[in-house]
Amino acid sequence: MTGDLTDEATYDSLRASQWLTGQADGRGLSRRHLLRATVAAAGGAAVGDRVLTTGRGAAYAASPPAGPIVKPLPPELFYVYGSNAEMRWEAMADQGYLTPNDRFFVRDHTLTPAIDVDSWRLQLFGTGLRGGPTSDKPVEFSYDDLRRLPHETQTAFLECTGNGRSFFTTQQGQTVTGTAWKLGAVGVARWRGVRLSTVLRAAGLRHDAVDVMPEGLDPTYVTGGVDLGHVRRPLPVQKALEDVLLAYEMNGETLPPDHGYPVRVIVPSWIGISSIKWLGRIEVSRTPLVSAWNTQFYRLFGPDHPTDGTLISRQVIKSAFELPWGGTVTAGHTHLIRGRSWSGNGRIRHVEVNTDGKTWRRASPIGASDVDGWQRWELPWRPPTPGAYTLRARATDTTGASQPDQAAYNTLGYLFDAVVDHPITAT
Ligand SMILES: Nc1nc2c(c(=O)[nH]1)N[C@H]1C(S)=C(S)[C@@H](COP(=O)(O)O)O[C@H]1N2
Ligand SMILES: [Mo]
Repeated sequence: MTGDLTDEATYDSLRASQWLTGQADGRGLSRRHLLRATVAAAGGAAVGDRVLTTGRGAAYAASPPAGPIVKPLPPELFYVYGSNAEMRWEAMADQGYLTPNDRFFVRDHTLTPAIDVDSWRLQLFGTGLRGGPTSDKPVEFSYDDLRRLPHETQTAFLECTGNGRSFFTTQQGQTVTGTAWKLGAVGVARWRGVRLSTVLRAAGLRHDAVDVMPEGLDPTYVTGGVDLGHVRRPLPVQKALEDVLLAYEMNGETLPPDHGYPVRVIVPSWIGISSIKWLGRIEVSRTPLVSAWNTQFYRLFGPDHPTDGTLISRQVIKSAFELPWGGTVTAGHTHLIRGRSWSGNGRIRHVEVNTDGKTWRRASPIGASDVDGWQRWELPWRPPTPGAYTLRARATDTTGASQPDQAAYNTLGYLFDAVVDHPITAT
C-alpha cells in the first residue's frame, strides 16, 4: 500500500486493512464483526455526493460548495488540509472569550452534508431502552420536538484529539500519522441545546443501560476499500447523563452546517471525536458497544501501550499564543503577548511563559475561566535585540497537571500536551 501516511485518510485506510488481515489488534471488535458491519452499511448513504438517505427521503444541497467544507476558509483565518481546516491562532487576537463561528476549526471525516431539517429525525433504539425499540422501529424526535424540550447553555472547548500532532515530529523527531495540526484544532463556543439525559429519559432509558452510541448522518467512512459505516463512538451512560448536550445553537446562531446542523453532540472536556456532528441515531445498550472509532482510531498505540492500545476519553492540557506562527515583532519595544490555556481536567491554575530560554515568568490571567473552557492570559515582552526567539507557555491546571517538556509518544499522534516552541523573529 502506498500513499502519504501523514494524510489521516490514507493512514486510517492502512490501519483498517491491517486490521482486516489480522496484522493489527483491537479489543472488543472482531474482524468478523467489522465485516458484518461493513455489509450492513453498504445500503446506507450515498458516498461522494451531498445526498442523504435517512429512510425519510433525500436532501440535496442547492448549490454544492467547492470543497468538503461549506463555510469560507480565508487564508488569514485557516490552514486547510483537505476536509479539515485549523484556525490560525493570530485569528484569536482581539477576540473575546469565545471562538467566533467563522474561524472555528472543522474536522470532517468525509464532507459536510446538507440535511433537510423538516424530514430530519433523531432516532433512538436498542436494548437499553424500555421495550427495546429496534433500529427499524426507533423512538423518534423531530427538530421541533427537541426545541420544545427544556434547553440549556454550556460554554465548552471542543478539540481534536490530534491537535498539536505536528510537534511530535518537529519537536520530538517522532514519526506519527494523521493530519499535521499545529495548535489550531480547538475552539471554545457557547452551545445551546437539550441535555442528552433529558432525551434518553424521554425515550425510556433503562437503569441497567451501560453505553450509548451517537451516530452521524454524514456519508459512511470508507477507507482501504472497507466501509466502516457512519461516524460513531460509544460513551458510557454515566458521562451521557452527566453533562452531555445535544446542541442546536453555537454562539447564539443556528448550528452551522460544518459544525453539525441541525443537531450535534457536545461532550465537554472529552476528545473531539465524541462530539458527533449531524446526529441521526443513538443506540442505547445494556451491553458494551464498540466501533472502529474506539478500537482502531482514537486509542493510544505504540511501545508504551498494550498491543490493542489504550482507550482515551479526556483531553490533555495545552497552551497557545495568539500570534502568527513564525511572526515578527519589533525589537526594543514592549509587546503585550497574549495566549490561552485549557485542560480536559478542569480549570487552569496558572500559566508561566518563557521568552529568553532561561526564565519562566507568571502570565497575568485575563478574566475568569469556565471549567470546560479556557483561561486567557497576557504578559509584557521586550525583545532586547533583533533575532530569532522562541516563546514557550506552560500551564498548570487545578489537578496539578502541568505541561511536560516531552509529550508521551503514540503512533497516531494523539494528546500532545508538551510545551510548544513558538518561533518569533524580532526585527
Ligand atoms: N458525524 C461526524 N461527527 C464528527 C466528525 C465527523 O467527521 N463526522 N468528526 C469528529 C472529530 S474527529 C472532531 S475533532 C469534531 C470536530 O468538530 P468541528 O468540525 O465542529 O470543529 O467533530 C467530531 N464529530
Ligand atoms: Mo478529531
